[in-house]
Amino acid sequence: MRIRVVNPNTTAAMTATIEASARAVAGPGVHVEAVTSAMGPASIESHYDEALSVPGVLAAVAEGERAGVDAYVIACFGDPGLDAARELARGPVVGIAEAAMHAATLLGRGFTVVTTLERTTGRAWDLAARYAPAGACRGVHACEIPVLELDRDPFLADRVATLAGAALAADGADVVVLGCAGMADLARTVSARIGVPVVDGVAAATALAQSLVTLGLRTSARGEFAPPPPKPYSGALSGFAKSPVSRGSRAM
Ligand code: 2AL
Repeated sequence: MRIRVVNPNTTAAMTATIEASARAVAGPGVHVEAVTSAMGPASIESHYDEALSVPGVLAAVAEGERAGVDAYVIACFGDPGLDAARELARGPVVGIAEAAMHAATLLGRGFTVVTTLERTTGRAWDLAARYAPAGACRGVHACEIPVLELDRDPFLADRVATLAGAALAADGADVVVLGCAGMADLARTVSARIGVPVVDGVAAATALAQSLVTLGLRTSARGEFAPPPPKPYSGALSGFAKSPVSRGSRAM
């Protein structure tokens, strides 16, 4: 089984963190390939960044389809391009916010999200409304460290653990969700420090994608996630006009 984990930003060092987290949960016979987006922003921490990261995500999925990839993980906490990727891929596509929030609802009554910048918290709340039952997301808290500074901060684990511990108490939550793919390597350390489950979406999404393939389940091609209708695309996006594959064989 081949799982492609797409880092929607263009920073290769962050892809290495993502890859290590995904590989740590890959079972025997599962090949994890982490890819860095070939176009777009160096980090994603605004709606503008997020919108302009989507073509790179879709190009990575289209290329994966040509190469025979079985499933995809979108490894940015805004889940950029998730629904569009589902229209392109034969196999399942899982977003890290989606996987982390669903996992958190299996582990406790309420979760709190610890993320990067305050300006990204609105997106996290929007995704919680989509993925979690009402009331399950108890809070979204920013450590105010920009994405590209996460791996430069020698006290990052301390800062995230302190914030997460305070957030749990303030929100009445019992699970923590890490709100950035660049925090993927912190889950165990932070969990040991604060004594509750801490969910890294990269690991959760990789494990979930792997499970869906093992179960023989894929995105339904009936209705909304059917391949996009062909049409001309213009200008810088003209290369996106053609669907990468015909998914005529996708039945489930
Ligand atoms: C992210 C993430 O996961 N990757 C990125 O570039 N930005 N999320 C975030 N909340 O800042």
